Amino acid sequence: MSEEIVFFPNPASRARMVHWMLEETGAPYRIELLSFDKGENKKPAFLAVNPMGKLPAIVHRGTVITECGAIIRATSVCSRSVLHINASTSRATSCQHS
Ligand SMILES: N[C@@H](CCC(=O)N[C@@H](CS)C(=O)NCC(=O)O)C(=O)O
Repeated sequence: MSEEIVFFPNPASRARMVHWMLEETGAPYRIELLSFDKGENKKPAFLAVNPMGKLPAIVHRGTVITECGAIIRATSVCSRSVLHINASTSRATSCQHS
């Protein structure tokens, strides 16, 4: 399964926090930009990712994560760069081996 994170943002949203975090961590990711003007967050393709139709969302290894706080926490715990910094913590270690 791909290690790449699929990131669903809109630039005029709180998704910017997640975008910043992804850049900081160096995790591989691909952007699937959604337009609020075109209602793309309420179309079936995105509702299959997040039935609430809310951004941001990420998909990693087939798992969907929504909510800024949850996404930022997940990416910070599991990213390689943060693992490098926090390699002595058990949480980081368990993430490293999963
Ligand atoms: N509690 C969620 C809120 C998500 C949210 O409300 N996102 C807004 C953009 S900042 C959204 O998707 N709005 C579009 C809509 O509700 O149709 C989080 O922190 O991620």
